[in-house]
Amino acid sequence: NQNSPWWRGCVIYQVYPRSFFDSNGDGIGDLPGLAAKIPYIASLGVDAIWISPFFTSPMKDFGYDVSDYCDVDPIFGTLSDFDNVIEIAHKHGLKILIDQVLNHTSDQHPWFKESSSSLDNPKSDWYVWVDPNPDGTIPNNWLSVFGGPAWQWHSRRRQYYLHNFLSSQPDLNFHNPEVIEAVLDAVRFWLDRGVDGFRFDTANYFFHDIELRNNAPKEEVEEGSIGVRADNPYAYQFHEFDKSRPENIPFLKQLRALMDEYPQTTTVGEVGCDFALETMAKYTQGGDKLHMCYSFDLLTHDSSMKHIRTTMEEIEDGLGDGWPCWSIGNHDVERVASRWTEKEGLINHERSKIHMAMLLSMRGSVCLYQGEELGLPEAELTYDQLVDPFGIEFWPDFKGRDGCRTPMPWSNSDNGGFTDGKPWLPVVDSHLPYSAELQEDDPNSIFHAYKAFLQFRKHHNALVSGAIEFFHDDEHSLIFTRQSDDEKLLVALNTSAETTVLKLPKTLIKNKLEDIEIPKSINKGTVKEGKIMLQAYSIYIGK
Ligand code: TEU
Ligand code: CA
Repeated sequence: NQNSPWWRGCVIYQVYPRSFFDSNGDGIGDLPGLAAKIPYIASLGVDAIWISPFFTSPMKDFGYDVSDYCDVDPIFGTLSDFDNVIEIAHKHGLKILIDQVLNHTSDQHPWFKESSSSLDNPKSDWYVWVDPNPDGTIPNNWLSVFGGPAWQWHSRRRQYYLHNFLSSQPDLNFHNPEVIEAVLDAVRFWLDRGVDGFRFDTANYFFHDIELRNNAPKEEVEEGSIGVRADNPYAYQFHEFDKSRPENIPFLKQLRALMDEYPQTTTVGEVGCDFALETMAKYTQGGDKLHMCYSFDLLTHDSSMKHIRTTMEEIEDGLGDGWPCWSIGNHDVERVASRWTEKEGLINHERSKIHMAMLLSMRGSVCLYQGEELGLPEAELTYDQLVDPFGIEFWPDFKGRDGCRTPMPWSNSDNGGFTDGKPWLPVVDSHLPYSAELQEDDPNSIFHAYKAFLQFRKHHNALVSGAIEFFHDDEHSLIFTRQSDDEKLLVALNTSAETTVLKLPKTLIKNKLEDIEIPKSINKGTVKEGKIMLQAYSIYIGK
């Protein structure tokens, strides 16, 4: 549909700037480094770049702990380097989305320093300060995602403050209208600088229950979609009172009213909770809250096509005019090539290609995480190499997030060509054969499969924003259609090592689309006598 806004069905490339490209040899990726690689991102055929935080920060959570919302951390460059990123991206036809971490600040933020300085200062109510119980204990049973209680004692105020993440990431008090005004000012600052939108970190965490009621315990925990592992105590509560509060909705409306002053902008909210699909639908319906949301539903260990179908049907059920955004990898989870294809230490590249085709054929927008287009596996690191506090806390049950955050291998040379210095996290040897340079030269590479499929998707509205209907699923295969005003596509795919024969409803039979449109290495399906035969790791797309 010509009138559909650009973000409905867009493909967003997530850059984790510390690990993208280092321009000055200090071992840390930066904004000039990103600017230098924009042509590479553009060549993939995506629509937008989401840049993980590059704001002033003590880096306790590698930038997700902001100490100045309106400036660039010197490690990453300057505001004018950022202006340059926007300018180059726009020249290449790419939109720029930036991360906004509004739920909490760093404890080094001037707001927190002031707020924590006394019981009565102009910002005394900007964070969630609570007196201890008469016996000195913490206010309630809320837990931090990163381990331990969500309450930290502060000796100066002789009170506890709330932190859903690290104790150095105090939660702002969204019940205070001054806080709302201050965070909206930060958002406006970047809109005025020309960004095309935002990824809102922890978009369902902003408000907490003002009565501080206890969360109910949860007996059974499935390894699931909420984004925390089953061995994390955080998983053993229903998070009814510390997040996903109804009070969030009016704030999202205020945020949208601001966005609407800047036409053609968009927002993606991160939603992690037990009923994330429902929440995504709720947050994106009606055109007056967020534009898109993404959950952890495809960031789990369950790679079965059954799970994909269930997820898609469940969200479609209540979606209305809302819009989802999917990702199978980001800077918080084990890399998808390892998570979904590793067997006895081997990564299955052919299977990764089908996961890519599946992801890019679902209804919704898509976030690709840097290195996914190279099929990078999780980097194996030793405990001594870890820097992520989340990993250090839970090792070895959970190895943290460093393994998906190691630098991009650009070439098959020292440090993968990422830096002339010592990289902040190692570029592991096993990543060198995956380098962008080598894959650009190999027509059968995962990189080329991504590129070709992204091109293909761009030229088919049905894939970008058409309706979706499923006809078959099992562990390894799926049959579905995507339909827009101008066409109806049939998609069948097989993620297994075996040839699969599936019965096809007569009405669905279509003429196969050719290799010029779909990467040859995966376009290996045929239709005969009402049956579709899919070779190992292949797709069939018919029109
Ligand atoms: O992630 C939120 C987060 O930690 C979720 O993965 C969480 O597990 C889930 O919501 C629990 O239900 C974001 C960032 O992506 C991450 O890098 C930051 O560390 C975090 O927020 C804190 O800002
Ligand atoms: Ca640098």
